[in-house]
Amino acid sequence: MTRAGLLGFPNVGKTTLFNALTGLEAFTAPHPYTTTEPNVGTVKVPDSRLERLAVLENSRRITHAGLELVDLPAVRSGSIRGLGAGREPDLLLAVVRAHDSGAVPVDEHGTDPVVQAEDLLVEVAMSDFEMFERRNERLLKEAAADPSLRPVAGAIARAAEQLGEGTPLRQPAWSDIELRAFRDMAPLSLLPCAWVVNVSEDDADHNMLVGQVRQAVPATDPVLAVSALIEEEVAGLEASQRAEVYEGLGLGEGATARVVRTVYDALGLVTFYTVNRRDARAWTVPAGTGAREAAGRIHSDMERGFIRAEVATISGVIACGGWAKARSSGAVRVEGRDYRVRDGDVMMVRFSV
Ligand SMILES: Nc1nc2c(ncn2[C@@H]2O[C@H](COP(=O)(O)OP(=O)(O)OP(=O)(O)O)[C@@H](O)[C@H]2O)c(=O)[nH]1
Ligand SMILES: [Mg+2]
Repeated sequence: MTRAGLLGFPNVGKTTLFNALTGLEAFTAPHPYTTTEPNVGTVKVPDSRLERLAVLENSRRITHAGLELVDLPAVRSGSIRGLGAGREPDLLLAVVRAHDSGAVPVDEHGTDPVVQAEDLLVEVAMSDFEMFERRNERLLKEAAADPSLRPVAGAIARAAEQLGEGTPLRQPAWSDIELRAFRDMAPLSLLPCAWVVNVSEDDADHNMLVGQVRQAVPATDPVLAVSALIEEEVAGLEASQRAEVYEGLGLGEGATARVVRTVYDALGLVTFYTVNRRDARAWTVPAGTGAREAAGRIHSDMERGFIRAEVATISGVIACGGWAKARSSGAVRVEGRDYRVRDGDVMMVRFSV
């Protein structure tokens, strides 16, 4: 499952956002460093088309796609914790606060999201820098004796220099060889990063704040505004009430859908579907995944014995009133193993083992 890590300074509302997105009830409090061990949960990816497909096909079960969310302990100056081996996220969700209710203490990073974004970029770069500096010192000696190590040593040295200036590694495009030299260190600043501005409940001027943060972070990083407190309250409601409240508050589809879409876009993920009487299910794969490989997600036998896939768009299937009708009206095509799965495809895999 794709994993996103919530990162930020104390009291910005990371755990509140975690609760809003996962529906869990991890402890939040108006004092710094409340979260001491990571909270881990799953975000159920909202998907009304999947729900409609399940109804049309009389599926007994609906399996939504999931996104794993890790709420990390707050960043302290000089230390980023909670990212133990095997727990590295695929993407960072950096949370900065704009809310300033008076009830929630403010620390040296303040409530200006731009200042926090700048400080957080430096903290992340510095934590990578220390690691790259140590590696750099060692490689300098080793490369003196073994010239074959020089390209790697050069890449590490350039990366260390850049990090020392506070610039994240995701900024320039590194070659594959260089990236391979970095990989075992799993540098945080190389990860895709999306920014969440936690705005106050009564703040109308989100666009200005979002624009300011966008200016302060790498151009490739998406930025969105969320009121974590409102979203946490709404998460506790029934699904039908939720839609009403969102509409009443002018919050559109709500934070979960927006955050998930941002994560999928940043990582280049697409969703495809399978459906039968037992289960209507959403699957997530990187864009460009071939049909045979995608079938392997469902079952290894389907990949091994792949013959062909019948494919239709989920909106087409819904418009036709179900798979059988889609097929009889010619909306279902036959695709081979190398067909690249597109977002919104419904796939029926034909295989033999
Ligand atoms: N007014 C207001 N308060 C908020 C908002 N988001 C969070 N809070 C409050 O701020 C306090 C801190 O929120 P947490 O979610 O615990 O913050 P955190 O970033 O997880 O904090 P640490 O675990 O200490 O790093 C809690 O009392 C929240 O209820 C918000 O959007 N508006
Ligand atoms: Mg917390």
